[in-house]
Amino acid sequence: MKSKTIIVSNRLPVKIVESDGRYELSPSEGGLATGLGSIYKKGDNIWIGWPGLDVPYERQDEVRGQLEALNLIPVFLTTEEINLYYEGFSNEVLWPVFHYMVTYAHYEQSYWAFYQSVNKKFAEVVIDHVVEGDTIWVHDYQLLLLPGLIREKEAHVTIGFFQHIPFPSYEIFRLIPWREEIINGMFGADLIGFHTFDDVRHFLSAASKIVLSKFADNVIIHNERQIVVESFPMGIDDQKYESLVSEPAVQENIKAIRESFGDQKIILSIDRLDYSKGILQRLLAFEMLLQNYPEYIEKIILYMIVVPSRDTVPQYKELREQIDQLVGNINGRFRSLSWAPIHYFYRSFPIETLSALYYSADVCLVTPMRDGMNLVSKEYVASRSNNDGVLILSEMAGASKELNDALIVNPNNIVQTMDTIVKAINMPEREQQTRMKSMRSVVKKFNIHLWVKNFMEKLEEVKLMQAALLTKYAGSSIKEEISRKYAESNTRYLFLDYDGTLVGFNSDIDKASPDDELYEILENLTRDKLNTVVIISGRKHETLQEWFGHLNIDMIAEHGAWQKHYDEDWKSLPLLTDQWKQDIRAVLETYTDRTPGSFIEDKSYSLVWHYRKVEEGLGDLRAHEIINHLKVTVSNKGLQLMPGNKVLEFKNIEVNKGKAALFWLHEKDPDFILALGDDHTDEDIFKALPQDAFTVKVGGNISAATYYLRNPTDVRSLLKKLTATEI
Ligand code: GDG
Repeated sequence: MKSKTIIVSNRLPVKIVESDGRYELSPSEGGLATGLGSIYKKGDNIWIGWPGLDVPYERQDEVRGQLEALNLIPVFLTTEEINLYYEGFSNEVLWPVFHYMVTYAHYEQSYWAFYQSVNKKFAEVVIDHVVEGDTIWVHDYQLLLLPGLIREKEAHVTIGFFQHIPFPSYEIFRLIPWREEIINGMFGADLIGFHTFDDVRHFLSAASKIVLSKFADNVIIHNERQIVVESFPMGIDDQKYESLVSEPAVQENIKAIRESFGDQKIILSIDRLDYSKGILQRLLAFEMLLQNYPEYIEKIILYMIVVPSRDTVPQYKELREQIDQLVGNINGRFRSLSWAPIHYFYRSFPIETLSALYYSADVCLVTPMRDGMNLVSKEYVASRSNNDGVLILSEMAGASKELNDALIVNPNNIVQTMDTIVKAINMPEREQQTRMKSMRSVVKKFNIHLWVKNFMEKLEEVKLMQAALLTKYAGSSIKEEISRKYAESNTRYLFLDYDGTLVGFNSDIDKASPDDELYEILENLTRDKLNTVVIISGRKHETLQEWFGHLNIDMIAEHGAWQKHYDEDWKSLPLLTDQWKQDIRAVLETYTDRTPGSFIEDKSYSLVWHYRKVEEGLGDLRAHEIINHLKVTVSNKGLQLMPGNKVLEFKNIEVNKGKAALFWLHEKDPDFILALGDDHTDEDIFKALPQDAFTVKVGGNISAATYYLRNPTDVRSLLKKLTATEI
């Protein structure tokens, strides 16, 4: 069967109304539905979601049939489920916290129970429809647990997740009692997308503090799988808004608007009813303007549409009453017989009316307190086919990161907002044109179709990256092959890492010294004159000297900072500074004081924080804290921070095992290369060596190496096999 794409969101892109005992379906016009239309309407692809109303059990088959004809698969929810999972957990816990309105959050246990059970219900429907090779794209905060629930059952399926609302900073997110379950749920995805880079940063920082996993830049390694976190700023269907303007119905509306308002300047405001949208603050700024600049009375109007939303939730009801009251006050205070300052509508309009308003408004006032993206601002820009008009945009909206030619305001600063409105209504036409043209080109280029394409391509790329880094186990047939090549070759190089590779991990760094068996293996290898055996380790050169100085072994210590051919003296890399150590050491000392069992090792060109003796779990936690604390310093000072096996190493960027290995091979032409290593630092060797080298990672299967072995015992059996074959 051909693989397909499954979109999952809380709501299906359809409106269902019951009339005369029949269910009537009409497609919804939202931006997301348009963008994803290019996916779910094709071939076997489907969209799974709630159809938007409580359908009685006996009529569900009927609705299912109607929906299936449109490639839509319903998840039926009862009124109770909607109340507790959607209105409750999604809109009374996640929405306020993610929009930084923490005092509005209600951490009800029953909300959480229903959030879990409804996410499970979605998972069951997805699992019923998914087959191997399919791609699933989950949308938004109502379904944060879904990626994890799908992954539990379908370990190899491709899952993308996109969150349409902001992701708050760690200090805010941590307030949620179920924060760990939420992050684990999201970790089920292979790609996690947000609108802005700030959201990405916030997510990575919260996730790294809450769940113990490995992090490198925007890649998380969790349960042996890589998860990529990226920003994908969502766009709109710009063509649709541009061409709507010339439709006859819209032209008629434009004419009507012009006739009613003459040459008064129109300031437009369109939002769903929501406390995150800053509607009250906007009204206060407008009121202050009328008070401070009476010359604008009868010259400007605020055309304000508030679209009903969630008005069963108490805070929304209250907000609506406050808006009604404030609008009433302002109009009562400033209106004249023939003029009212605010034209306020609490309802939704057909898109033809919106389009006419976007086209007619001199200024569009978009001042949310927080907004993931905000599409209204982009729709205004796309509708300005004459390249005029002024957009005032809150710096708290994701869109402000892209539309930087808007007049940007802090929505909490009422005076600034007022001044900016004055500036906007007086902006010269030339300046309007320059700003609008540049914003239009952004909206045109980064439209909804590019957004969908970018996300899907990245998801595919992540899967390929995962596959490329999934290394094969070096079982008996591969060990056989390595031994055969070894026996056939004439010049051999063996790069052997020490800790975790040749010997197991010992909680006492000084106790992990070589044992008799290891000496015997190494002696057997070095006895053969065709072999160059190189111990390449992060250990101090003094230690390696003490352990292996008596053998015919080359040694690379401290990740390459010190080097020695078996018949020569130790040499160190020239001209490396270690002045940075003081600052890093001071921070590490504070962590060492708080973490029993940890200690700092000072090497020539690096500082290492060891935590192998620290209580299980605590060491990883502290290591994450240290990484977060020092990552900026590390990049400012041009250092490298390398998380290894129970160690964090800070070192000069020039010191690198990969470079050292290549230096060893310089002007040599071996016909057999074997490299064995267990941690992050060994990845540099695996990447640097030529394609035909045998590279083997010890202890895990995510690596740039070609093969992996389970542990040092496995390694020793391979090394013994090499010399045994030769004999
Ligand atoms: C969430 C995030 C993010 C409004 N009034 C009418 C109407 N609308 C349409 C607009 C626009 C949409 O509703 C509102 O989108 P926003 O992006 O502004 O806000 P949210 O609904 O809160 O959306 C947000 C978005 O997801 C996408 O990821 O940008 O940050 O909060 O498209 O045109 N449409 C019609 N009549 C109306 O009266 N037909």
